[in-house]
Amino acid sequence: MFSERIGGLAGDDHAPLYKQLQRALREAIQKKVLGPDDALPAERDMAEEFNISRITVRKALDGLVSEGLLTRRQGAGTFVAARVEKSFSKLTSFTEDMISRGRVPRSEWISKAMGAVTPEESLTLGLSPGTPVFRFARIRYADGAPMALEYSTVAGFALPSAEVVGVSLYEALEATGHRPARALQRLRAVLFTAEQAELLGVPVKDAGLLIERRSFLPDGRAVEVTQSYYRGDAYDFVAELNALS
Ligand code: 16G
Repeated sequence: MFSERIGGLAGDDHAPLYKQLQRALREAIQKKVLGPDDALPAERDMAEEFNISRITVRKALDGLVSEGLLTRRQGAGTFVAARVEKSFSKLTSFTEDMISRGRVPRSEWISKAMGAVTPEESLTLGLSPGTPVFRFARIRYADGAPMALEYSTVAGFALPSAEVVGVSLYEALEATGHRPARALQRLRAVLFTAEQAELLGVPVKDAGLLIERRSFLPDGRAVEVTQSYYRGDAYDFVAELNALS
């Protein structure tokens, strides 16, 4: 039975039932009880097994679909997402994205250094010329497979040194109270250059997505600008849109 496989609902807390079902599914994905492309039972069967209404099941699944953990296929049902489906509306880090999908994140450093802001960065980050910044270049892996190349520039005031950044940049920023609260992103299709292709282990001119994220602190100061080159065959970007009201 599916409910036995994923461990059933907590039952002992006061969270709404759809949240309890979401938590059970999330944990099953994180612990790899459910793997990529695994099909979920039909909504009506889940409702019966968990003894909750079909509307509650639908609400729980809708939420996980818009987070990118699950995916719906017309006429076939709901599945655990196989490609990384990344929500465009959540300000999460690569590390968090991978952990929530049951994958193990790792980074290989290309470079980690302190320097002075370039004229271009001084415009994007709103820093005066000559201000110190940190630059981080990394290959990002999930379960040992290369997923993205990331080039980040972080305002000097946000970190005590480049060395404090371990696996996660956002964790280091959080520790100093400078985790971004808001971001602007722009996305563009690219073909990987020979150098990029080699770092990612894909053929030259393979398709990729370049996402530039400029992120800000609650007080409005820009803290980070990152260019992420994601493998086009590994990612889907998902956004929830609401009609103008
Ligand atoms: C994501 C962000 C990137 C951020 C990084 C931090 C996108 C498009 N980019 O990859 O801007 O620097 O996460 O990840 O989502 P980390 O905390 O694991 O180092």
